Amino acid sequence: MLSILRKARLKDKEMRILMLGLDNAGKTTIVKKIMHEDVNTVSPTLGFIIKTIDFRGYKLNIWDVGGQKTIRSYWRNYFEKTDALIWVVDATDRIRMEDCRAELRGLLLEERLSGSSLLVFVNKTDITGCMSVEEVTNGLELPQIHTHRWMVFPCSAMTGKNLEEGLDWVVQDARDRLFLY
Ligand SMILES: Nc1nc2c(ncn2[C@@H]2O[C@H](COP(=O)(O)OP(=O)(O)O)[C@@H](O)[C@H]2O)c(=O)[nH]1
Ligand SMILES: [Mg+2]
Repeated sequence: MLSILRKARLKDKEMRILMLGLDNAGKTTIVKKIMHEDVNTVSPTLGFIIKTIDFRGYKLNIWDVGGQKTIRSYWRNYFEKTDALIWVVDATDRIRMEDCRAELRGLLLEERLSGSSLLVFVNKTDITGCMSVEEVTNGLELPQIHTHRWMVFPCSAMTGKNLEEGLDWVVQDARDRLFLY
């Protein structure tokens, strides 16, 4: 049933994208940059923000949900009908890499997210000394993920690097799936 609904919406060229990750990863800043809004006025997200953008002929409804440890248990309220999960990682946050890996792994076990593709944004790569894509790929054990189609991009919410390329992959992947089922 869910997949039928999903398919119908994709035919309408509409997608629901869930943006998650630990707090301070840069989720809200990424959404602002994509929307061409000022990225210097971001404050921590307590609840959630939904932004709709027109991208390559698709209407993308992006759900930006707060990532503080105390509110992570509410993430599951947003899983329904998700086409793509964007997992944002702070490439300068080596200390919480294990926490980050465990949270992502837990999400991928959620049945309601089973049909979604996974884009990992390795954010803040404008900062020197940050982790490489390889480090994050290994840290998150991405090669061990076989339940979801995944892709990883280094990006920067400040400069805008690779943000559109990442969304391109999400849209293309959803489009491919339309013909799979
Ligand atoms: N240098 C740099 N700072 C960033 C980048 N993205 C976010 N930040 C900063 O990281 C902090 C947390 O960003 P925010 O978007 O609130 O993170 P969220 O909790 O994941 O929504 C803010 O001070 C941002 O200015 C980036 O790509 N480069
Ligand atoms: Mg936020």
